[in-house]
Amino acid sequence: MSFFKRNREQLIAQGIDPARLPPGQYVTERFPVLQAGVIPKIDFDSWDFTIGGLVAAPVRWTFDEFMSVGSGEMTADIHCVTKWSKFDTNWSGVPVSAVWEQLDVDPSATHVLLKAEHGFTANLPIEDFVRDGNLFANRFDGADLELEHGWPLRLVVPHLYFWKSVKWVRGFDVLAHDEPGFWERNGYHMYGDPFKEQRFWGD
Ligand SMILES: Nc1nc2c(c(=O)[nH]1)N[C@H]1C(S)=C(S)[C@@H](COP(=O)(O)O)O[C@H]1N2
Ligand SMILES: [Mo]
Repeated sequence: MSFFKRNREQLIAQGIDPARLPPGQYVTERFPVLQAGVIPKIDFDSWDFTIGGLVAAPVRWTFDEFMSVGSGEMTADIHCVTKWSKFDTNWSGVPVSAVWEQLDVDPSATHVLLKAEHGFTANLPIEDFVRDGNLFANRFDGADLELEHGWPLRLVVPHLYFWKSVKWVRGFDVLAHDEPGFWERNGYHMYGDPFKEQRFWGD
C-alpha cells in the first residue's frame, strides 16, 4: 500500500473524515517551515502595514494600530502544495474583513497583491481574500507566532494552498486586474484550490 493510501486509511481508523484531505495530500502532525530564501530579520520598531492601490486613502499603520482594527480566532485545515496538510490549526489575530471595512475601495477593484518582507508577494481575488475566517494572524495555537512561521504577522487563507498565506506580511495593494505573485511567476497556479489540485500552471 502506498504511503498516501496508508495515510488516508489511518485517518479513517482515527474516525476523521477523509474528505477533509484534498487529493494528493497526506496529513502530518508536524508544522514544516517553508519559504523562498532565508527567514527575514524583523525590525519591529520600524514595522508598518501599508495598503495602497485602488483605495480612497492609502493606509500606513504601526503594529499596535493594526491590531486595534479588530480581533478574531479560527480553526482550519491547511494544505501545502508540497503535499502536506495539517488539520485543526488554530489562529488568532485581525479578521481580513475588519481590515477591509476600514477602506474605501474603488468599485473597479477585483484583486489584491499581498506584500511581505524581502519583496515576497501573492495574488488573491478579493472574494477569496475578504472571506469569513481569513485572518491576519499574530498567534498560533495559543502562543505568539514564531518567527519562522511569520512573526509578527502572517495572512491565513486556509481554503487555498498555503503559499497564499503570506508570512511576514507588510500590506497589500488593491488592483483592478490579476497579477502573479512570487510563486505564481515561478510556476504555481494563479488561484490554487487544493480540492481541484490547482498546483501548477495548466492544472
Ligand atoms: N513571505 C513568505 N510567505 C510565504 C512563503 C514565502 O516564501 N515567503 N511561502 C509560502 C509557502 S509555499 C508555504 S507552504 C507557507 C509555509 O508556512 P509555514 O512555514 O508556516 O509552514 O508559507 C507561505 N508563505
Ligand atoms: Mo508551500
